[in-house]
Amino acid sequence: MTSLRIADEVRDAIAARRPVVALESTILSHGLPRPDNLAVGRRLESIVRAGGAVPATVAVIDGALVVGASDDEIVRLASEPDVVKVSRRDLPIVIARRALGATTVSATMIGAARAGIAVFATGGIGGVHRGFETSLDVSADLAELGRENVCVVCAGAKSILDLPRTMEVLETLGVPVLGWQTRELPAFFARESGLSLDHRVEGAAEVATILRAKWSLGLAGGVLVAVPPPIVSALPSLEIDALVTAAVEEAHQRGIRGKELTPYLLTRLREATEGRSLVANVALVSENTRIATQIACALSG
Ligand code: PSU
Ligand code: MN
Repeated sequence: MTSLRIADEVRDAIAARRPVVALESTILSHGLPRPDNLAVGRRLESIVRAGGAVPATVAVIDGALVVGASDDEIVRLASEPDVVKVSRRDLPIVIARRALGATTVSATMIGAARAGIAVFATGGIGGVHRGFETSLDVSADLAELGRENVCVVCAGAKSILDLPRTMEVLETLGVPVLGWQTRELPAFFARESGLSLDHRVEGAAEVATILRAKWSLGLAGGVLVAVPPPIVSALPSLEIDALVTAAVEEAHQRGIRGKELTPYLLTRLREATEGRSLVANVALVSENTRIATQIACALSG
């Protein structure tokens, strides 16, 4: 008996060395409001297909870590009430209890790596939270990036985090961070963070060469590709920063912490921007998925 279930289409594509892109499910169940979440989940899958690859949404369903959820399963993830947010530590429990679980970046990387998928698209990774000095809140995503051989395409890390410290931890863990046609780390909703990156890449072929170089040397762990959010919907960093500072303070006052914190902050930002942060979020995750598909194609070619 295995706790890993790979969809036939995904398994066939991997066996034939055709490109596959992993997608996470926490963004569907916990990161985006209903009913937009279902439309986004389907849209990301169709972006991957339009780019010539096979999508593999990862989640915990009926006692297995599923790589390649069906459309029915995506509907469940987007609509059922008590979907559990699953990071590495939660995986065995949610599998054993046969609960429905949405995988974060960390648990999605595990599913992708076990299935043999090298490229994964998401919105933003978790990282070191602001106020880390007192809370010790560091997302399990960072440790996973140091461990699993998966290229994670994201829009940097959300400015709800402490970005300079997040970058320090990534360096310690040996995770390369590649700016996609930029030298500045994007800050998820905002194109600018004020933090410069050491490495800029121009296209998918270049990323594929870097991935091969890393993994052929036996350097285990992920690579982060940081894509600036599309200009049309990106939010000004000054505006976002002020709203984040207020939301973080509010969460602190209300005692919201642990795994509840990220969804709470995202919801508050959505309210404070009257939905503009949601538009930005959908646009950037779509763009990241498009670029991840190009990278998966370059890697398999
Ligand atoms: N980025 C988003 N929306 C999200 C997340 C990231 O735009 O919902 C999720 C991802 O699944 C990420 C998780 O792995 O938040 C990190 O949660 P935490 O900070 O609790 O580790
Ligand atoms: Mn945390």
